Amino acid sequence: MTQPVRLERHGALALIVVHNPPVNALSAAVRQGLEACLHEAMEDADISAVLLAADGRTFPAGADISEFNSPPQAPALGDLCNMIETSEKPVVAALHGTVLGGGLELAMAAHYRVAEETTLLGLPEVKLGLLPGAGGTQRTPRLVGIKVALDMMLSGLPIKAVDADRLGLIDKVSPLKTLRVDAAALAAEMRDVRRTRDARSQFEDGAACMADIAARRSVPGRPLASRKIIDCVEAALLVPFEIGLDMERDAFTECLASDASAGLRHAFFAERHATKFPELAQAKPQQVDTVGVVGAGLMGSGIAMACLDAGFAVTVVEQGEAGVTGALARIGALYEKGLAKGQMGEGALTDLNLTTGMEALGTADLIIECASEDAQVKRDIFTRLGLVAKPGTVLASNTSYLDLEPLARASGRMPDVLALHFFAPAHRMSLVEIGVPDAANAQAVATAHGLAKVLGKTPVRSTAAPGLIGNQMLTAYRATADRLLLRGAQPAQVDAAMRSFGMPMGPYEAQDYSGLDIAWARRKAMKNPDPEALLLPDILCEAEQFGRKSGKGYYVYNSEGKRGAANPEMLTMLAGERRMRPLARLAITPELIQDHLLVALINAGAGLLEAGTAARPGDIDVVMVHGFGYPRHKGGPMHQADALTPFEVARRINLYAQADPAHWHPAPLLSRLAAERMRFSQYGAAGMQK
Ligand code: 3H9
Repeated sequence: MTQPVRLERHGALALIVVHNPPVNALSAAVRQGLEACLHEAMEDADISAVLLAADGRTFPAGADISEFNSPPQAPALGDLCNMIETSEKPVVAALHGTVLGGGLELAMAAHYRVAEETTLLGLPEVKLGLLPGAGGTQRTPRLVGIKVALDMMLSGLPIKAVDADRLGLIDKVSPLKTLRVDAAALAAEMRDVRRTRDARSQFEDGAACMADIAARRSVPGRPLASRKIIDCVEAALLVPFEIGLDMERDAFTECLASDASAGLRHAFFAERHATKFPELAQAKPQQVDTVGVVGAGLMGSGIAMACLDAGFAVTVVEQGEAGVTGALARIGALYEKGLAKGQMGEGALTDLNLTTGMEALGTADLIIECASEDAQVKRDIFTRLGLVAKPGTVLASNTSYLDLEPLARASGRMPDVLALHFFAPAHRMSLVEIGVPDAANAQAVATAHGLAKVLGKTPVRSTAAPGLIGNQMLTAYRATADRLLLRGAQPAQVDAAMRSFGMPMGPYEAQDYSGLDIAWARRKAMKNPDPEALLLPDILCEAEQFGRKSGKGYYVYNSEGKRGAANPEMLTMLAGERRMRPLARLAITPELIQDHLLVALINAGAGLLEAGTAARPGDIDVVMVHGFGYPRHKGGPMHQADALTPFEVARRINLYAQADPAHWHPAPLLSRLAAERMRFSQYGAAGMQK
C-alpha cells in the first residue's frame, strides 16, 4: 500500500512528499507520516534542508473535513506547523493546485514558499463555519498584514500566486513544470531559517491596524466564525504568538462544536455526494457543442444565456417573428446586465441562433424544451422534436410538474427523454434537477449531468415523479403555511418568521413575486385537487390580484413594484374563508410557524426517500439550499431532522396531527426511523432496508 507521506533523499535535501488523493487532505495518517518524515530529516546529520511537496493535483487542500465529526487524533496539525517552523534546518514549501486551509497553514509555517504560477491560495474555513485552526490567524497577518489577512479569512476566497507573491505570502512564483527544481534550488540557497512567528514588520502602523479591526468588528450580524477570526487576528497584533495560538485553538474548538459549522460541513459533503449519479459508472457523456432551447420566455432565455456564457452554440426556437423579437430582447437584456456587472464575457451572443423553424434543431446535441406548462403544447413539441432531432440527441423538458411519459412517447424516443429542471433565474441559480424516467438510458443522463457541470451548476438526480424533489418539497411547505393561515396566522407573520429562520423570502412574498397565476393555472388543470387546500390564492386570482405584477396579491405594491403593507382585500377574503372553514385556532408565534414548516419539510422529505424520488437525504438538502435559498448553515431540513432526531420530529408531527388530522399525515419512513431510534443519515445503510 502506498504510504501517504514519503521521504526522498536528494543529496543534502530531504524531499517530503504527501500522497493522499484526491486533494491530499491532511488526514491523521498524513499528519503521522509528516511527523515521522520530519523527525527523520531533522535527526539526519546528512540532511541540511527540507522540501515539502505533494503529488497529484494539489498541495494539501486543507485538513480532512471528514475527520471533524470524530475525536481528534495526534499529531495536531498546529503542532506539526510549530515543529516545521521551529526546525533549525530550512524548510521550503513547493506549492501547486489549490493550497487551502490547513495546507496553506502548513506552508506558512515553512521558512520559504515557492508556488507554481497557476496555484490558488486561500483560507476557506469560514465557509465551513470555522476559522483557520493551525496557526493561520497568527501567521497570515504577520506575512501579509491585518487587512489582507482579514480579507482572505472573512471571505474565504483564494488569491492567485502572482498576488500572493506581491503581498508577501510566498517568496517566488515558478513557471509550470519547474516547481520542484525551483524550490530545491531555493532550499539549497537558503542557509538560514526565517520564522513567520518572528515577523512584526506588518504591524508597524499599529493605529491603522487597530482601525481596520474596529471597522470589521462594527459590521452587524457576523456569524460566530467571522467574529472569532477578527478576535484572533487582533490577538496576533496585541499578544505574544503562543498566546495567540491558544486563543485560536479555543475559538476553533468552539466553532467546530457549533450547529452552523455542522450544517455547513454537511452541505459540503452533501453537494459532492449529490452529483454522483449511478449512470456515470455505466456510460460516458456525449459530446455537446450545440444546445437547442424551445421557447425563450423567462426560463428559456435564462437557460439560453447560461449555455451561451459557458461557450455552447445555442439555437433558440420561438413562435413567429414576435416571439423571436421578444426572445432577443430578453436574452439581450440578460447579456447587457451580466456584462455591466462583469459576470459575463464579451461576445457571448456570437453563437446565438434565433429562429422560428424547428428544423434548425437538427444539429443540436441536447435540446431543452421550455414552453408553457401545458401538457398538449409540450406533447406537440416533443412530437416535432422526434422528427427533427438527430439520432441520440438528448431531449429534455424543463417541466417539473408534468408527467414526462406522454412527452417521451410523443417523441418516439423514450430512452433519450428526461427532465432538466432549472430554477429561475436560470443563468444565476446553481441547482439543476435531473428527472430520470425509468426508460431513460444512462448515456442521456450522463450527458445531461455533464451539461449541468459545464454550466457550473449542481446537478441533483430525482426520479421523474411529478414535481421532482424540489416542487414536491415546496408544495408541502406551502400547504402547511396555508394551513397556518386558516388557523389564525397572517401571511405577513409567516413571511417574517421564515425570513428570521433564514429563508431569503417568506412563502407569500415569494408567491407574490413570481405571480399567483402560475400555480393557479396548474391547480385548474389538476385532476384531483386537494379538498383541504386553502382557497384564498384562487379567490385572489379570480379578482385578478396576481401579486406584484398586478399591484396586489398578499401585499400591495406601488407602481415601481415596491412592496407595501398586507393587502386589506386579501385579509377580508382570508377572514371570510376562516369563517367558512372553522379550524381550531393556534397561538401563533414565530417559533410555532418555523417549527410547523420545518417538520412539514422533513415529513415530505421522508416521503420522497421512501418513494425513491430522492436517493439520499442529503440530495433533498442540496435541492433546498440551492433551489430555494434554505439557509446553508442549517444544512437542510433532513440534516436538521437528524440533529433533532426523527423520534422528536415524529413526536411533534403526531402532536400536530391530533389537532389537525386532515392535514398532518406522518410519513411511514419517519415513523419507522423514530420507532427504531435511527437517523436519516442511516437510511439505506447497513441495518436498515430501503
Ligand atoms: C481546515 O483546513 C482547518 C484547518 O484550518 C485547521 C485544522 C486543525 N477534506 O470538491 P471536489 C474531497 S478546514 C476531505 O469534488 P474539485 C471531496 O469530498 C478545510 N475531503 O473537487 C471529494 O471527495 P469525493 C479547508 C475533501 O476539484 C474530492 O475531495 N479546506 C476535502 O471540484 C474532490 O473534491 C477546504 O475547505 C477536505 N478538505 O475541488 C477546501 N477537500 O470525490 C475544501 C475535498 O469522494 N475543498 N475533499 O466526493 C474544496 O474547496 C475543493 O474540494 C477543492 C477541489 C477546491 C480542493
